Amino acid sequence: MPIGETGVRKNFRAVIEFIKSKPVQKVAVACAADEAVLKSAGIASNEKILDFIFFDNAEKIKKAAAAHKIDISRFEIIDTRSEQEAAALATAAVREGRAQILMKGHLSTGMFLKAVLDKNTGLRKSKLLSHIQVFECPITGDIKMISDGGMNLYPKYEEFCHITANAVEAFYKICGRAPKVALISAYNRANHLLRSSVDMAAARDDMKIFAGGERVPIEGPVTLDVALSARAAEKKEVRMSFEGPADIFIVPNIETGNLLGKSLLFFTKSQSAGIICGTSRPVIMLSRADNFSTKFNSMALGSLLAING
Ligand code: COD
Repeated sequence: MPIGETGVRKNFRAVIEFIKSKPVQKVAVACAADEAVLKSAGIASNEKILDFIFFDNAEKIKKAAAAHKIDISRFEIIDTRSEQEAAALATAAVREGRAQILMKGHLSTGMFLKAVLDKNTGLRKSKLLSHIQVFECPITGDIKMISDGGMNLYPKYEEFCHITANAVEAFYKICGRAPKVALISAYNRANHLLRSSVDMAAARDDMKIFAGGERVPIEGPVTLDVALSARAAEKKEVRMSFEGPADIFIVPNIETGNLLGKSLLFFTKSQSAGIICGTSRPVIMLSRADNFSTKFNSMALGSLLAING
């Protein structure tokens, strides 16, 4: 695993502090005519953390910026005629090194991912690309991850292995320490009524993942309470190789990940970010409805990953 430059980082504030002392990275935004994107770009640029190239209909971007009183005069704008063209050209800019980070703006997820996945012009590196939601735990304030609530619909054995490896690699680059991983299910052991629990049990037995020279502890299938609390594990008589809370929560399917992630955002207002892993360069992928701070945190994480890549 490439280690890059590390140092233990617990939260988004530490990530932002880290990138402030590093060279400014450039973000290529596909379909940038969106208030939250433009606002976070304006602030990141004012603070000299990031630079941007916007790909969208130029008039639309200028109108959105004017409507929300955001100064975008210092950013390069590439005028595009469709979402597809914006996604393709922004991906090409990153692939060719004119920008270091790709970001999804106001376009459909499927269209964006198709550009990233394109075998000839995309940004594939690993066998499987996967989405991680990075969030600050509402109780401890520490960085945690959920995967995959954004890209792979119904993972099976092999996909669970890749999704876990991708998340561990990202966690180590972001936090600078090895994580504890829980494969989340409705059961605490393989149950043939639930295919994902059987696949998770097999994946847990087979995976040997290292971070910073340390073997990463992986448990699963386990329920969320057991993954979070040593007391719950003890009460339910589940033997764990680590004491909760886990750092990475691998979920059985996209609905579970999406629901858990949105619950954190809306019920607890957790600080959050979203990225695609397994790519040759960092890719930020968020929901169009995500707010300013989620977009800003994601840009900061993208920058750290570009620096530590
Ligand atoms: N990693 C690597 N390669 C992949 C992946 C992946 N995760 N997914 C597909 N591929 C490859 C396939 O092997 C194939 O070579 C090519 O990409 C096309 O794959 P298809 O035909 O299976 O899939 P597509 O192109 O129709 O769709 C792939 C998507 C990732 C776009 C699709 O799975 C999708 O829409 N996922 C859900 C994303 C989403 O809507 N998220 C928001 C709601 S939470």
